[in-house]
Amino acid sequence: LRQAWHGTRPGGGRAVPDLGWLTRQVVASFDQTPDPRAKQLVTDLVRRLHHYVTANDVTQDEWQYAIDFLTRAGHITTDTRQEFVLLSDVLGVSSAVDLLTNSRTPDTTPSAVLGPFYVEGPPAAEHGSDISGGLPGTPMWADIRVTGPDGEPVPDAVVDVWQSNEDGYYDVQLPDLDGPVLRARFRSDADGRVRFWSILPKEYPIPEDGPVGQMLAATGRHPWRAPHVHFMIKAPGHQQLITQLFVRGGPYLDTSSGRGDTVFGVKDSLVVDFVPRHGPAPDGRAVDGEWRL
Ligand code: MBD
Ligand code: FE
Repeated sequence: LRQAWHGTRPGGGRAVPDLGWLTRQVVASFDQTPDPRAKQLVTDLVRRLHHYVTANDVTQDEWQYAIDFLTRAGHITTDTRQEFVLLSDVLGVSSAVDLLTNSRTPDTTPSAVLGPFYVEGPPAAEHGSDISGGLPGTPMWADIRVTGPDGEPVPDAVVDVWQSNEDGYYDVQLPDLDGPVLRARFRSDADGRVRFWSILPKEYPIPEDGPVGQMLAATGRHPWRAPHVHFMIKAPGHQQLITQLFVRGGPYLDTSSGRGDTVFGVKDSLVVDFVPRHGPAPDGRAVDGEWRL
């Protein structure tokens, strides 16, 4: 056992060895995988990981750091969340998979990433009700219409809505809140419409207290998402649509640089007008100051 001197550079300054023999061996170990798709995905992952570590001459310390980082990301942090979804989001992988799955159906509203804050089975709400739970914010009257690809109304669609409060927190991040707020389940009426009161969404920093936040800080990235409201829409005979609507004129909408929405979720056709209004609301509710559609 002949050991290198302490302080010798990893790799000893020599060329990166060809590890093709090792890669081929590992790929061959999956030869018996019965499901061809599973075989394709796992063997290609192995090839690319091997390429990654050899192309970058990754050291044991660096790989250990990566493993520790992923381990931390997989642990439950402050709320009911672990951060794998968030990690996939800030690396743009969620958005890429979303685009691959959903961007090839013409004449439909584009989808957008689900994000970490959807909760199964939100509380059922009546048309015209207020989902803000009385939280402060600019009152917002939403009037949306669910249609099929030919523009025909889709009645009885299940429409789940969720958003953050004025400070950018979702209810699940606020332990002092009593029950779910700023999330609800509606059913579209005979015209496919859904109407409700909420508050205007604001730009929002993704959680910064965990490993993903540390990665953003260490790489000089900002944590902000553009102001958005989430929707999940299901109707018999139609594909499910998970999407978000963004407030036109809001910050972090730029899709042409790396400084826009930190999870790369904005699509230009999902940026819509949230128009300031004054005076009586459409349902007669008295609104103090501005409200937006
Ligand atoms: C969010 O609110 C969100 O919608 C996404 C996609 C990622 C992090 C926080
Ligand atoms: Fe969100």
